[in-house]
Amino acid sequence: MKSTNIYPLAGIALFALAAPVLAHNFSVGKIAIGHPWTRETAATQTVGGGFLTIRNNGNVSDRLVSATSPSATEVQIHTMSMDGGVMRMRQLKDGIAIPAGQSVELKPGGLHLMFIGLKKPFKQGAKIPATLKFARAGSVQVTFAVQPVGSTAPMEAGHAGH
Ligand SMILES: [Cu+2]
Repeated sequence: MKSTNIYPLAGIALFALAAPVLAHNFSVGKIAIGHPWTRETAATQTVGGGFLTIRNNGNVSDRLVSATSPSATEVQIHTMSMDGGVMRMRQLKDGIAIPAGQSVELKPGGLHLMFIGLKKPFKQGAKIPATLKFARAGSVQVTFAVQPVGSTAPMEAGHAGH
């Protein structure tokens, strides 16, 4: 009977130890942000993509309206799509709608943030600070984990499926 008391406690202790490494989520109001990441950049590279998932846990639609970062001159919101066999990037001046109760994924080949005018190259393992502004939920500070050049998905210890 004692074991039923011990195991839950052991689980909590393990989680507490692991949390600083695993936790790479942010939230503001009803908006939850998961695993912001970017890629290492070459010395000559002046732009970098930013990827993350945004979930709206509220029952009213919200919108990512802008982003800024001290590590770049400007951060734009972009979409990418095939246009006659050519991949094109386009700035979304109105931002990205985050419908109530839904998640929107910013990922390579689709919606993404674009860090423009990098102050210095993104180095693998670094965290790039940024502020995301939502029309309803307000602003939230996040960090983008810098992953290896060839990354196509978030690499997060303990994040199943990646
Ligand atoms: Cu872009």
